[in-house]
Amino acid sequence: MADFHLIQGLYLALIVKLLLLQVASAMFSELEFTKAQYNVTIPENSIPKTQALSTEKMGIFVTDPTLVIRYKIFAGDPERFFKAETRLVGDFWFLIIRVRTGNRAVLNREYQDTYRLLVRATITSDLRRAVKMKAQTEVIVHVTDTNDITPTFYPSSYDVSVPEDKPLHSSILQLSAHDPDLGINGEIYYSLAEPSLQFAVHPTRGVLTLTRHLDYQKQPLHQLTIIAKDRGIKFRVEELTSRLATVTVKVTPVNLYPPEIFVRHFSSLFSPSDPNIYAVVGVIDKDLGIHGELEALEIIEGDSAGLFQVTPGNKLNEYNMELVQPLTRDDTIPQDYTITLMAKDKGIPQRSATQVITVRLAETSDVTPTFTQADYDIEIEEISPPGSRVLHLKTTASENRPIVFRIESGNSNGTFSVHSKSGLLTLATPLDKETKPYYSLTVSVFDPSSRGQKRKSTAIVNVRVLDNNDNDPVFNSTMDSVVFDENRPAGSIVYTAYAVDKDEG
Ligand SMILES: [Ca+2]
Ligand SMILES: [Ca+2]
Ligand SMILES: [Ca+2]
Ligand SMILES: [Ca+2]
Repeated sequence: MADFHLIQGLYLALIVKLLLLQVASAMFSELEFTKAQYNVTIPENSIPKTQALSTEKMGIFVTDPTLVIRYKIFAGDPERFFKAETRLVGDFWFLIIRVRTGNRAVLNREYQDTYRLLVRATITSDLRRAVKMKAQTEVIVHVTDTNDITPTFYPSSYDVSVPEDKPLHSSILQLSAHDPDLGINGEIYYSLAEPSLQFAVHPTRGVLTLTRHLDYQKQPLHQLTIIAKDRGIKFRVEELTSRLATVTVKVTPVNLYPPEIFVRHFSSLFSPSDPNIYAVVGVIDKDLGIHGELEALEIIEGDSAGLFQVTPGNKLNEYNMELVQPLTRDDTIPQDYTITLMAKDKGIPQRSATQVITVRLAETSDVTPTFTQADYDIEIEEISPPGSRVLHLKTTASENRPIVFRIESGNSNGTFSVHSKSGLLTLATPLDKETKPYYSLTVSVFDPSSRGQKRKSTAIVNVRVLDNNDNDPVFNSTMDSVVFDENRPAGSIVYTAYAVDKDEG
């Protein structure tokens, strides 16, 4: 029976214990966080003790004033950024999350923007210290952004080559700056450090474009500085609000212009310098350097017989279109030619231009004008003034045919000139017998309608300069006294005055 009592006693004790536990459970079982999960926010870089903000009350209602609650973060914060605190207001034990003190690291949203803290409440009773119950909740900490990052270019310097014919408003370069902050804090605005009429940068896209055409000749190199700024309020006063990138734009010359051909035509006139020249052709190219140099000027069409050629002229960029050789009467060739000239520059890509030029060969003349004499001997007074008539050259040509006179050779210092139409030979400059007493001029006459043909004859004009007493005599002594010898016969030389005179005789 004793055993029965013992068992009965143990059973009762067990029941009492169970009852007590039930009472305790009943007492604590209502003690739960108001929610199983809360959301709080805290700005990054917050200083210690900064309290995370919540839109809802976090904590536990307790009606029994003998109970004490302590909160503790037991998971979700390995770096120990946060601390859980308790504050009793009335019957509510508030849970407060703050930034822990003595932490060297700061919250960095760009590194981690969310923490899921597991918070445990330890509930003790002043009456029954041994009794401890626990409740648990989760606090999700959202780290909010501050504008703590300045936009940074990557790369920070750019080199770009742009052909000078790059169209306006097309992209030259994509700039790229980076700012990992959120919203306007990370919204980048690009701008030029210096105002420019030549370039523009798109404020949000960072695309560099042209607003004026580039000109290699004016400026082959451009240096730009680009600013990247965010739109946020800067986090610290001493922080840079913007960073810079440098851009070097090298303008590459482009073969912008084709050569231009200008023709001075001699189809009805004859060339004053050479009857074989039918045209003087000028070629210009507005480009500089290799793009402006002429590679070739050639006849590409209209001269299948190869009568004409292009040769360098007297001036730079000037060319003559001339007969390869004078035509003879036997040549039975067409009279009219439509010749296409082509000029090509050395640029890349090569540009060229063509020009059509019409040429009419003169009608073959049967008559070669000839001088009435093969040679002429002329004397001219030394004192004759310039413009004096020397000789009127005459030819066998009929009056109504135009003929042209020229002095071919022997006209040293241009002493003489001949009127090309009339054949009047005149003195052009003063004569000086002591310097040059004789001239032997070769004069020619030809029919310009026979231009390019062998229809020319020549004559020799010999010119002798006649002495004039243009040098005053110089006596070699002053007049002496003269002594007459009365016995001398008449006609005797009384006195001989010696004088030197460079003039003859
Ligand atoms: Ca940060
Ligand atoms: Ca930030
Ligand atoms: Ca920023
Ligand atoms: Ca060119």
